[in-house]
Parts: sequence; C-alpha cells; structure tokens
Amino acid sequence: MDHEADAFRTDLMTITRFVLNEQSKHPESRGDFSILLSHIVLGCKFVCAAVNKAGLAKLIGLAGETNVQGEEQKKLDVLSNEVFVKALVSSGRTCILVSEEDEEAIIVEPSKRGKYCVVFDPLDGSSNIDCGVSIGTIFGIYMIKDAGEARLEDVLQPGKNMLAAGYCMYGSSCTLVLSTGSGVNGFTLDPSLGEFILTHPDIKIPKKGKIYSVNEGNAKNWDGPTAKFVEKCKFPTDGSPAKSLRYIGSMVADVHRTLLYGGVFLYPADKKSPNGKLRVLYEVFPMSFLMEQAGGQSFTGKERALDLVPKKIHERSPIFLGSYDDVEEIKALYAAEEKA
Ligand code: FDP
Repeated sequence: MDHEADAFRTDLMTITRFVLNEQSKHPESRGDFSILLSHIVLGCKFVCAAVNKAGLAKLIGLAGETNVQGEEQKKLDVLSNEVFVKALVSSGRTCILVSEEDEEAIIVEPSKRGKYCVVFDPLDGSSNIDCGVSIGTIFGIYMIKDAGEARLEDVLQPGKNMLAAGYCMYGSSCTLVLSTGSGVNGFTLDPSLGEFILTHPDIKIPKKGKIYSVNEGNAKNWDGPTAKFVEKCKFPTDGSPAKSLRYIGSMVADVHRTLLYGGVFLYPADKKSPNGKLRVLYEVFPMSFLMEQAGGQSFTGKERALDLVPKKIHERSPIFLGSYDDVEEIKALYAAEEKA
C-alpha cells in the first residue's frame, strides 16, 4: 500500500456511497434496502460511542445503578437493544425483528411496516464488556414472503435465504463487515468524519489457516470428531506445522480474525450442551453467510450451516466455520464417524 498517497486520500468510499453504487446496479431498486442499512449503520455508530464511554461511565455511576444526576443508567446490552429496535422500526422498512435480548419476536405495527425482517444480536460477547475486550453487533436480513402479512415463519427460514448479513466490531477501531450476497467488504469508522470508510474491499479468507479457535475448557465433554480435529491441530501427522490457538471468547472478534487471517472457529456440541451455545438466527447464520461469501465454509457437524431450518427463534446449533480446507477436514472426520 502507498502510505503517503493514502495519507492524502481525498476520494473516500463511504459505506453510503458503496451501498448506493450497489443499488444502482439494480435499476428496479427503490432504495428501501439502502435506507434500512443506513439505519443499521446509525445504530452501530451509537453503540460504538456508548461502548467507548463504558469505562468512563464508571466514574459517574455503575450500570444498573443511579448516577450522580439521579438518572437510572442502562446496561450496555439493554441500551444497545433499544437503540437498534428504535433505529430499525423508524426506518419504516422492517416488519419483523428478532433480537437476542427479546424473548418474543417484535412484529412492527402496520403503519411503520416495510418488507424486511432483521435478526440481530445488539451486543454479542457481553461478558467481555467490563474488561474492555472487543465486542460487536451481528445482523442478518431476510425479505418477507407476503408483503401483506408478517408471520413468524418469515424469520424461520434457512440462512441461505438471507439477503444480507454483517457485523460491527467495537474494538481498537470500529469495523463494519458486510455482505449483500456478492462478496464481503469491511469498513472502518473514521471518528473525525463519523463515517464508515471502505478499508477492506472484497475480503477473501485464506484457503487454509494456521489458527484454531475454541473454548478448550469444554474438551472433556466433546464428541469424537471435535476431539480428533483439535488433536490434529496440535499434533499434525502429515508433516504440517501445528496450528496456533487463539480464543477471545467474543464471537465477533474471533470470527473477524478468522476471516482476515484464516483458520477455523468452532463452538461444537458437547455432552452438557448437545446443541452447542451459539444461536442460529443471529450468530450462526450471519457469520456463516459472511464466511461462504468470503470463500470459506460453515458446517454444523451434520450439514451446511446455511441449510439448517430453524424451528424456534432462539434455537442453538454447533458451528465450525472458517477456511475452506480446514472445514473440509472437520467434515471428513464427521463423515468417518457416521460410517463407523
Ligand atoms: P457471551 O457469552 O460473552 O455473550 O454467544 C455469546 C458468546 O459470548 C459469544 O460471543 C462467544 O463466542 C461465546 O459466547 C463464548 O462462550 P464461552 O464463554 O462458553 O467460550
């Protein structure tokens, strides 16, 4: 990269410009999707600002307690949920919302309805908030089947039917990664401009990686193929070097690293949690969509993750996602077990 030229770059590809460019490739488009996305971007900027202030908030009162002004302080995950629900409803382009924070799906009132369903985790990795580790928002977008009526079935669709998916990571910088079904692009928030700028165009995950990422504390409860795969990562028998272990414990950050550096992220089933931990609609599907769009794969231990048909909005599934060749190895181990 020519850093000198970069320092003086004046022709910035903002996320708005990028989305409008994409929109112009579809002359029939009325701009509804671009409007929806601009509301999601606004939600991400708001949450980013709140996360950045989280440490400072301790000076004036702890979350859930009353601050010096006597105002009730909201917990960051509750606040983030409110921000996204309001941003999405006010876009006038949504009809059903499923949030990790809300037990029931939100059916948008008819006067504010549009044709999109949004599934999201407003603040994923929230156990990391208090120690300043990267956390994020994850989202996926479906289109409603019958514009006249919004039904729960509209969000109980396989992930392959998603129109778009993405995440925003609140870390050392604020990065929004998005796919609208033709590749994956990453945008970084320039705080001086308040704009997301295209910094990672057309992200492709390396075909094979040098990193595996899993909570090894659960190892005693793993099934055979997961245990065999991790053993192979540490003690390869084909002459290849051992893989490095990296586990942050915050899905957005672990998946972001996997996407950029390659390797595999797994949250498998175990004896204690036969369906794994991560939620199908707003964790497994959006991340699997991005992985496939970047040239990787995503597998549940039984099938392609995006083929799964959820029966409940908060359903969980085991997940193995990342570099194509690494996931291929995991698939082979499960196939061998099934044969045996
Ligand atoms: P968290 O519990 O902090 O909200 O699904 C939530 C999640 O984090 C993911 O972001 C993360 O990948 C995973 O759980 C971590 O789970 P373990 O602590 O069991 O490893």
